[in-house]
Parts: sequence; C-alpha cells; structure tokens
Amino acid sequence: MDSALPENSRAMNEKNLKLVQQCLKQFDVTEKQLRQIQAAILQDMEQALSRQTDPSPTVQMLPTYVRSTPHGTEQGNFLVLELGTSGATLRVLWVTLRGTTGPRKEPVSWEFTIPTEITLGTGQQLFDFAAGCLVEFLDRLKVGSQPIQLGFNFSFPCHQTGLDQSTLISWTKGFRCSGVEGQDVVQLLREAIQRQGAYNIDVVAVVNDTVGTMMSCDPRPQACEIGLVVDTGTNACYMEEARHVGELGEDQGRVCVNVQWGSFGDSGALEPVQTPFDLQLDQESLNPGTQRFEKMVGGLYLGELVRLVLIHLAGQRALFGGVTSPALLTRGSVHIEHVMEIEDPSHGRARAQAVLQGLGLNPSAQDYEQVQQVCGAVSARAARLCAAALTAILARVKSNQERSHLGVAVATGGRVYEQHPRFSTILQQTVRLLAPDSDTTFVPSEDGGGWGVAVVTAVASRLALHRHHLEETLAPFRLDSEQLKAVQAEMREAMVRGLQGEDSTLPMLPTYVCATPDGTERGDFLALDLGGTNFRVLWVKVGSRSEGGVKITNQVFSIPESVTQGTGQQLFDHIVDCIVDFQKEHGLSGQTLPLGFTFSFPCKQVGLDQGILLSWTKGFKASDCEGQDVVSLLRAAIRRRQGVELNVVAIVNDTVGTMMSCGYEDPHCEVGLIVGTGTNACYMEELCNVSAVPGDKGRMCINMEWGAFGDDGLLKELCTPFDISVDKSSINPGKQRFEKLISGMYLGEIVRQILLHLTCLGVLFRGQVFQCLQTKDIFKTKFLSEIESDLQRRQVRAILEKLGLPVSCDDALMVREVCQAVSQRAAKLCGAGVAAVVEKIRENRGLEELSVAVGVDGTLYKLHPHFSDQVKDTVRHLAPRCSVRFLQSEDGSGKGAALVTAVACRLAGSTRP
Ligand code: 0WK
Ligand code: BGC
Ligand code: BGC
Repeated sequence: MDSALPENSRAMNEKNLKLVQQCLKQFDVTEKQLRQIQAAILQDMEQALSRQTDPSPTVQMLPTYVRSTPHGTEQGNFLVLELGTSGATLRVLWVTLRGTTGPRKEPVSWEFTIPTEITLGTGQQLFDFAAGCLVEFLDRLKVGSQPIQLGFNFSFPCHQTGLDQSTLISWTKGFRCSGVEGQDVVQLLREAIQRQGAYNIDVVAVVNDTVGTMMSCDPRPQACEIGLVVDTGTNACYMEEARHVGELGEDQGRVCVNVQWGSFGDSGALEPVQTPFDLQLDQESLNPGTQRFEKMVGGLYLGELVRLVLIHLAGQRALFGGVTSPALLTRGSVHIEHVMEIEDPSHGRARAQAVLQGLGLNPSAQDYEQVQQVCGAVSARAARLCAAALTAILARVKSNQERSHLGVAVATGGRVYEQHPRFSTILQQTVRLLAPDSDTTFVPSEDGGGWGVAVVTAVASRLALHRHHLEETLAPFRLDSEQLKAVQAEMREAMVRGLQGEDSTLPMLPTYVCATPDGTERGDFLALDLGGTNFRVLWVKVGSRSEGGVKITNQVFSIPESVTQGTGQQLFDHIVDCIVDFQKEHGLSGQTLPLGFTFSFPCKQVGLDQGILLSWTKGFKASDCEGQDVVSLLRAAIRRRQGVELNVVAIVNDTVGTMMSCGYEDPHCEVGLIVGTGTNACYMEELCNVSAVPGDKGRMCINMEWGAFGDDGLLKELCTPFDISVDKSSINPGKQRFEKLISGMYLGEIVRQILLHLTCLGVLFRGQVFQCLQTKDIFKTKFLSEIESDLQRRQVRAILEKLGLPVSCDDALMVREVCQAVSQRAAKLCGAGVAAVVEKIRENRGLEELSVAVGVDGTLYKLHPHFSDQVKDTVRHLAPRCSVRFLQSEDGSGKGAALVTAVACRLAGSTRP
C-alpha cells in the first residue's frame, strides 16, 4: 500500500510512525522494572501486614474476616447487591446454593445504571438508590415476605472489623458520595433498606469484589487462593496466614486479605515507569495523588490514557494530520470499551474507524494502525504491571507455604480481564516470566463474584447463627450488678441466721481461733494440709524475725482415689504413713512435735482440737468419718501405728490456716479465702454475734463453709441447665451449690457441658459430637486458665487437639468465650461473697470505712489469669466503703495451722499445751 503513496507522504508516514513509536516507547516497562515493581509491592505488603508505618506502605492489606475458601457445602437462597465493580452500575443477584447436591443453579441477576448525580451526590442518595433497586428486583422476583439474607459486594477500600462491619476508607473509581468515608457501609445500607420498609432483608456480610471472585471459584478440583479483578478499578486478594496479619492478633488458620493494590505507588514507587500522560491523568482525576497503580491498570483510566496520547500525537501532527476534535479534547470521551474494540484482532481496524469518527476525527488509514498501537501499548503496560503485582502475591503465598515450587489457582474477574482481547494473555505470559517457579492456574469466575458473595454470605449467616446460639447459651452466665447485689444480700442474711443457729445454708462454724499471731510464737511444729489438690506434711520452725521468722520444710504426698473414697481407717492410716515417711526423711522420727491439722472440710468444732466432720466435699467420700471427730480418727490411726507419737494440738480449716499464715505478715488480715478445688471463707466475727459460743467479748474466727450457700434452692435463678447437670452427676448432688458455681473441681465440667450443648447445636466442631466431649471431667479447670491466658489461641488449639477435637479458628474463639463466661461468673460470685463478709465486719465495728486484708489461697485464684482481678473489681463495686487488700498466701495453710498450734501453745504457756 505505502509503495503506492507519493514519496513525500511516505516520508511523512515514516516520520509520524517514528514519533508514535518514540512516544509509545515510554509505555515499555522492562523486565528489570517489572521485577523492581514486584519486589516493591512485596515489601509494601509485608510492611502493611506487620503494620509498619515508617515508611508507610501504599498497599493496604485489609483483613476481610473470610477465613476459609468455600467448603462446597453452603446451602440456601441469598440476595447479593453488587456496587462499584463495573463503574456506575449496580447489580442485584438472587443466588441459590445447593451445597454438594447437584450442579450450580444460574443466579437471577439485574443490572441498574447509577445516575452520575448519585455517584457524586450524598451517601444517603446512593444507599437509597441501592435499596430501591433491591425492592424493584424482589418485587419482580415475587419472593414474598420470607426473611432474606443479603451479601453486599462493595468494591472500595474498606477497613473491616467483622464480616458485617466495614468502614469505607476512601472512594475510588469516580465515586465521591459525601458522608460515607469513615462510615460503616453495612449500617448505611441497613438504614436505607429500613427506609424502604418493604422487605425483611438482613445484611449479613460485606465483601470486596476480589473476595467474591475468589470465593466463586468451584473448590473442585482446586480451591482458588487468590482473587484478581481488573475492571474499572483493579485489585486482588489472597489467603494469608492469620498469624502474619498484625491487626488480627491471631496465630492460627488463614484469613483472606484484600490487598488494595490500586494505591500502590502513591508515595512515588511508580515514578520510573510513569509517563507525562499518567501524571496529567492523575492531576485531572477526582483523586489526584492517589490510586496511582490503578490509574495505570484500571479500565476507568486506560481509555483516558489513550485519549491523552492521541491528543499529544495529534499535537505533534503525528496523528490525524494534527487536527483534533472537541470530543477528543473532552475528558473521559475515550472509554475502555473503545480501547478493547480497537484492539480486537479481527475487527479492530473497523472499530477504530467507528470510534475515531465517533469522536469527530477524520483519521487516515495509517492513523487506525497507530491508534491501535497506542491502545496496545497502554493496555499491554497495564497487563504487565498487573502481572508484576500478581507475582508479588505468588511470592508471598509461596513463602507462606514454604515450598520451592508453588501450584496455585487464581480466580479472575472484571471486564478488562475477561473482555480485553489481549490483556489476560499478556498478563499470564508475564506471570510465567516473572514467576517461573509457580504453576498458576487462572480460573475465570462465572458470574463476576456474585456466587462467591453468596458463599461468603452463607458462611457469615452460619457464623451469625452460631454467634446467636453462643450468646443465648452464655447470657445466663453474665451476671449483672443487681444479681450480684442480691447474692451479697442473701449471703449476708444467711450469715446472720447461721451465727444465731437458725436455719441457714451457711453453717458459720466457730473455729476457736480467737487471736491472730502476735509474733512471739516460737518452736518447731508439724502440720498436715489435707483437702486441696495436694496432701502435704510440713515441718514448721517458728523463730524470731531476726532468726528469719518461719521456716518451712514440706513434702507433698498423693492420696489415691481408692483412699479418698475408701474407709476412714484407710484414709487416716495413709495420713499417718505419710507423716512417718516425712519424719524419716527429715530426721524427725521419734520426736513428738505439736501438730496442727489443716482439714479442709466442714467441721463442727467444739474445741481447737475437736472437729466433727459434717459432710465430705470435693470428691472425698471415705466412709465412717462423717459425724466423727476427725482428730480422734487421726489419733486412733496414730495409736494403730506402733512406735509413733504425735501431739495433735489443733485442727483448722484451710481458710483459717490461710488467714493465720497471712496474718503473721499483716495483722490486718482478718479474712481467709480459698478458691481452689473447693471454695470457702472465714473471718474474725464478734464473739457476741456467735450464739454457739458463750461469751461476748473479743472475736473468734468463723469458718463460713460458704460452699453450701444456696443448698436450699436460693441460687436456683442463677443455675443454668449445665450447672444442674454438673450437680446431678456429682457425688454429692444438691450439696455445695455455691461451690459448684465457683470452684476448680467444677468449672471445667461446666465448660464441657456447654461445649457439648453447642456441638449438638452444630455451632462447634461442625456439629460432630466426639466421644471425648462426652467424657465426664475430661475438660480440666486448668484448661480455662491456659486458654484464657493466651491471646494467640495457641493453647485452645493445643488442648482441644490433644483431646482429639478438630478445631477451626471460629471454634477456638468460641471455646475461649465459653471459658471466659464460666470463670467470670465464678469470680463475680466469689467477689459478692467477699463483699458480704467485709461489709459485715465493717458494720460489726460500726465503721464508716473499713480497711482490711484477705489472705487467699487456691490454684484457681492463683493461676487463673483474670480471676483475682475480677474478684477484686466485684468487691470494689459491691463494698465501696471497704478498702480490701488481697494477700496471696505463699506457704499455704500448713504454716497457718502451725501458727494456730503455736498460739495455742503460747496461750497454754508451753510449746506443749
Ligand atoms: C493450698 C493450701 C491448702 C488449700 C489449698 C486450696 O495450703 O490448705 O486447701 O491451697 O487450693 P487447691 O489446692 O484446692 O487448689
Ligand atoms: C477498589 C477495590 C476494588 C477494585 C476492583 C478499586 O478501586 O479500591 O476495592 O476491589 O477497585 O473493583
Ligand atoms: C470445704 C471447705 C474448704 C474449701 C476449700 C470446701 O469444699 O467444705 O472446708 O475450706 O472446700 O478447700
């Protein structure tokens, strides 16, 4: 053809061609530059994940709370509202998920054009428009009044704090509605739907279009782990290890991260590949300086770039004979559709003619070709840049999977990717170039992600239902201030009735301990500590403070269940055996030291060394002991053991031992509290209030045995079906009701019962009731402490997996919430009890303000990460006129028992009363 042209016009053509090629050379991004961009994006991604701010990364890496790729089991009908993927259009879809049964059912969908005045108007206008479209769609679909679950596909950068909570960070792609940035777009949509008042629509999930695209991918044979969208805008998401997402504070499982790569380069990283056309486009855009990467890749901008190049080349007289047109000089007059048509391999030339003439230009034959080259250069650069960004994600996924070679599926969507004649090909070629060690499969999403959004909605509604069940199950555990005040008041009344010997579930047992140590005690003592987790024998040396005060040597002995649930004789013979072993071990054999016996069970004392066991608690059930004086039982066992002499001086409850032990350091310690296997409290009561003991001067320590509080049904309102079931399956049903809501022997079992209930509801472990979960006492109370002390949920997973339970992230979360609810209730009830005691002491002494210390022991109180603080908070709240210090006993109540013995000896004027 050219050969037919006169010489000068051929020269002209060549000159123009050169000018065009020279100009388009600027759009050539070299492999080196692509690799630099790949590396820069990867670095930005890692900085954003770990929330580094200096330098602040330009990709945003937003967690989406989508934690797994589709299972393929999701079922139901879902409404999907799609806003923002394809420019100023809005799409509504009705998607039916059929789980694994049967082929996919084609969604019903409708597209609505959003008027410009709406995309640039107020947020309320936009959301009312969207809600109006929903109603119009549903009217046509005749779905009736059934509750409808909606998934909101909102394709703009949002900071999500949950599947249904999402705050718009900034508009992109030509949208600029006022009053929306910084707002929760789900709330705005809910309000707009409410204003329509037509349908019962519940917005259960908001999803970015890349996520919808990824989730719409059929998981068979390979689930897509990456979602890529190139439409008016561009972006990608992928499944990241949750532990790498700083914002989440998790360490297990995965979460889909919305990369928001459109803003890459907003701090200048793209300058080396940006042309003056890019700079001009940005300056004239609605959001100059931002979305720089998107402005080089997204469909909203490619047409404009082409237009600017055409004007430039026309200005150089390289195109259209230097003649432009008003249309060509109009911003936005060249659309992505034009570019795609012009690049159409078979009809491009004809389309170019139509487009250019449509723009009022009078192109020459050569112009068509060169315009095609311009379009080709702009879109090829876009595809290559997009590929560089995608390979940054591939590199990230590969390092997460610690593999030398990666096989991964990428779900693709968006009109540019799907409809541009060469975009996807160039992109895939460039991916193979930049990531040769990745086997990347590109899977076109079937319906632009509508399906995927429905899958996420199905998952979200399942989670919402689970959350509802969980809240419903745990609500009775969340005691409010009124309920706690009622417990405090009831306990107070029961204390008074108990002290006066009237009908009360609080035995309020006199302990015959009237004085706390005054520091003059001296001597060597033996002490026994029975009733807690461990049985201990102690040798306690009480010296002056200068001699180092109290020195303790102790030894822990186990008591097999066959003994705790055998005969009394077996139990006490076992105790004496341990004492003899201890004496041998410590060279005390043959010495008769005064002995203090911490016996942590309800005993009616008639003297310091006489205590009638009222009833066993905490799993003990040795026969022939209840109703007996346990000191006599011990002495009888000593007698049975030839050649052993022991001088049992005192029997004390572990609460008393603990109070005395702490009182030795702090004389204001007048309350003893145990929260361990069992729970109980004692305190110094005015003798005049203790009807069982003659005399009205001075004080005596009262062992409340508060574990039995509520055995008359008083706590019925607070007891949940789980508490009732734990009580029923205990060896003392109907007894120790307060203890069974608080102490270590029972909390784990309450949690197990709740987990079983939630599993049967399908909330946990996918509804599979594993044998281990039906095994009594398999969930130890110490698990609560471990689980609640670990923000990273490592412990939850480790514990449950060790029990043989498969744990998802959501399961781990919920199990921890169950533990928190149970332990918090226990701590608050315990706090209400302590508040009743300190208020009683304050009123006893007619004080406006009371300052008192409480000696505390017990594994639950000591080891649980939050229990002690929650007790203190509750006491502060319920007894504001008491300033209460909690002293953790370091040496246990054995020391206290020795001190009680020492005081008894001191009062008796010898080391031997
Ligand atoms: C340690 C005391 C002991 C008490 C125990 C309670 O020395 O007297 O019985 O604490 O805590 P538990 O071992 O039941 O957790
Ligand atoms: C938005 C993204 C979206 C992408 C593709 C961008 O402008 O910020 O959220 O995923 O367009 O639609
Ligand atoms: C016992 C109390 C003891 C408490 C703490 C309860 O079961 O009845 O005597 O103080 O446990 O060990």
